[in-house]
Amino acid sequence: MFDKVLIANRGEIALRIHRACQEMGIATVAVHSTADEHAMHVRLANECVCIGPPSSQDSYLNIPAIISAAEITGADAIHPGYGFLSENDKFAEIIAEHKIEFIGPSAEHIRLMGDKISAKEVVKKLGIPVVPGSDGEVADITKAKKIADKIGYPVIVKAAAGGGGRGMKVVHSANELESAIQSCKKEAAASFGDAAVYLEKFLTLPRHIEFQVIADKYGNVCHLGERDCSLQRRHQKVLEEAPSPALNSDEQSRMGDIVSKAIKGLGYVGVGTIEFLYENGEFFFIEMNTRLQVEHPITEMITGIDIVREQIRIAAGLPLSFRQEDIKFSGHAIECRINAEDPFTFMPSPGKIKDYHAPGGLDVRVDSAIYSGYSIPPYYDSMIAKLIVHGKTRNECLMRLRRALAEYVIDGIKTTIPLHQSLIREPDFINGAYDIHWLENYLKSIK
Ligand code: MV4
Repeated sequence: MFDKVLIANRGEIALRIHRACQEMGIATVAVHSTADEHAMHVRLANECVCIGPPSSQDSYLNIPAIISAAEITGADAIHPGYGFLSENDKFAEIIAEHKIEFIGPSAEHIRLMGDKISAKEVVKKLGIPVVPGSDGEVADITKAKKIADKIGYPVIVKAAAGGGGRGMKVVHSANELESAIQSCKKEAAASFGDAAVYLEKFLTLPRHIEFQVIADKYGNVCHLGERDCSLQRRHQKVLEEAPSPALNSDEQSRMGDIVSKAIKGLGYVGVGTIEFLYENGEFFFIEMNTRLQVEHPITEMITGIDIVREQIRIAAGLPLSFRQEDIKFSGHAIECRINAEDPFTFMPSPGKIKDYHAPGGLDVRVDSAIYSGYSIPPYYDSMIAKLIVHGKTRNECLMRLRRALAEYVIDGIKTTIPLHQSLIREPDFINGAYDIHWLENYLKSIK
């Protein structure tokens, strides 16, 4: 096992990783920008290294500075968390060249899944259902028109190097197709340095359902069930739940098995998430994420598995500590992402937290690195806490979530707590009757 892990991240996820390390007897190194001197992950880590000025580009994305910090402190491994360098194949490669372990999949697998065209192609071959569309890149407009006619409008043009909602255009009729492809290519070339685009049938009212997988270096693969992440605003998830209120346990285990087989066929090692659109009882693969995700705690709550601990064990060459048969899905979990923002305009609201009281009690978990007196810097993502609640049933989970949200005090700044309080009282939410567009429509309706 590693003696020392460098955490190449900040905020709640840096703290989450620190906690897993401490429980495994592993020392931690925090790296931080000058804006994060007083951050909780820096205060709790066994060692810390300042790696640059506030701008992420010069600190949390500064590969030479992070590698130097690992060399100076003698860290055996680097955990990238999510965001920042977590899906940067070059970073994974450079770490390996320095004989340091990257706590994540191989650089090759990161690269493969980073290109949405190659990702789709490879998972399709491995038996995962994909959205009907072009087989690979569309370059020729005549061919593109033929494909679109065949699958039927509306279609969506997506950048191969996009993902997470970046570089996409919906096309409603043949006469818009050429200009959509052209503008999508131009944007993709400018934003990602790769102009390749592909076509898909546009699904109008799907849910976003993703499967968590985990694989060790010995070919053992398990799925940890699914999460429903349909409640999003501008491609930012707001609230996630596990299991999905739309699936029955047969659909869950059938899709879980398909996903596990594919991941084994890929030779993938580490944790990963396979994203699907789910419409009319059918799954369609869209993307695979090769990182630990923000919403991993809801999966931990229904499986009892410490995903970060497993991730570290896998990187250290240990086998998974369970088999698929050992995993029992138990109850229901919901995560509310709490952002330092106005709850209804979403204007960022950084500043000093004057008073802080986190909820607690049975089956209530708060993942956050904030504290009373802490000043939220304006330079980074506005998510400051995750409230995660578990219950034996979805209804019990909802009642507990209401109670926990009512207890939560974060004074001095605006937060999205009031949004969650109203959201979870909406009949459609209570009934689990929502799709990927529901939240934006709801926000419009209350304006
Ligand atoms: C789609 C789609 C409909 N049809 N693909 C948005 C983010 C990226 N991961 C994929 N996205 C979508 N791809 C087809 N063929 C609709 C979306 C989409 C979406 C997906 C998941 C969650 C929220 C979303 C909001 C708008 C659009």
